[in-house]
Amino acid sequence: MNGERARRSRRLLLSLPLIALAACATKSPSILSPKGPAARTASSIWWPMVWVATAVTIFVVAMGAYGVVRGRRIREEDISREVSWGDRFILIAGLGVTGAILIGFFVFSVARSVSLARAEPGTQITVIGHDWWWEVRYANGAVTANEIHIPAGERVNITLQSADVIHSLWVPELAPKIDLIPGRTTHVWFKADHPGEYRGQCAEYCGLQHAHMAFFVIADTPDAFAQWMSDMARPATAPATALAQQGQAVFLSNTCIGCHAIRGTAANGQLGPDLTHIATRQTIGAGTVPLTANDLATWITDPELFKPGVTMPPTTLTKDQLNALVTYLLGLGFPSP
Ligand code: HEC
Ligand SMILES: [Cu+2]
Repeated sequence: MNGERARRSRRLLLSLPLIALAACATKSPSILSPKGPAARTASSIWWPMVWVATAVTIFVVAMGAYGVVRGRRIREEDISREVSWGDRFILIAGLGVTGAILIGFFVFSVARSVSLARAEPGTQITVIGHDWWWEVRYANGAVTANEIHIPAGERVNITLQSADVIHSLWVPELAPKIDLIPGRTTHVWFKADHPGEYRGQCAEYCGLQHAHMAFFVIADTPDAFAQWMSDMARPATAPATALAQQGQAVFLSNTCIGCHAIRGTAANGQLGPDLTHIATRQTIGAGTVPLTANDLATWITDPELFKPGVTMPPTTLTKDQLNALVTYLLGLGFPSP
């Protein structure tokens, strides 16, 4: 029985380094693999701190071990003796060196962070945090949700607001995290070295579905980005088939329009994501599930199945209505030019 337990705890101990290594896997976004200058600045602050902290830890542990091995019992007559070298050492290392390290790091990190606060021209995007999704607006009128397209290699200035509580926008590979605060406007900038997709996440607990408040930053080539932004600004494609037309009628005659906008139709709700070009998005519900016909149907009838506590209510529709509605929504891609 005891041997079994020992074996189990040994196995657990052996697996710990594996768990730690798994955290380093490159698949999950990390501030330690920066893909742009703002994130590089953050990791260039982080590394020196880690090395100095490691050196201090080794030193302190070594001194502790030395004390245990070589230390002696303090005798009565030792207490009132003069200031010794040992006392001076404690003062210098404990206060002087610690203070110098802390002040040094303060000055170092402020100096490094200056470039993060510097204003420069660039593509302007407004991101508004909601429980539990991201509204994304461009200067040309394009509106979308949970996907921020940016031009690769160019500066992007993001203005942040919140519709309800405090959220925090964090794309570890591109920039340090920044809070979205109700009643205030905050700013952050991105620049992605190369085209690619960078996962982001709300990094400030904002309620039940905080964990399902993901988003994607998609860096396109500047040409593809310009095309995307002008497509996203256009009104929705008209329904292409009789079924899609029937779906549009279902949408417009239901509660959906109270919360969702589909530009070019009478639907002008502002409480939920803009659905004008919903079919171009990869996911439903801020990265919660991939956008497929089945999951879209489930989402519409009972969104809480995917996202308990979600602020979108369930809707009861007949099978035919639901099928038509899903067909309509999945037809809302970019209009052909
Ligand atoms: C009371 C407001 C409200 C109503 C009514 C409503 N929705 Fe929503 N809807 C939301 C909100 C809020 C979200 C975002 C939820 C989240 O991700 O946490 C959402 C998300 C969605 C999404 C996913 C969008 C995305 O990009 O992730 C779809 C699709 C959708 N709603 C369709 C509908 C349809 C169709 C109807 C009508 C049958 C409807 N909604 C009714 C508020 C509403
Ligand atoms: Cu959150």
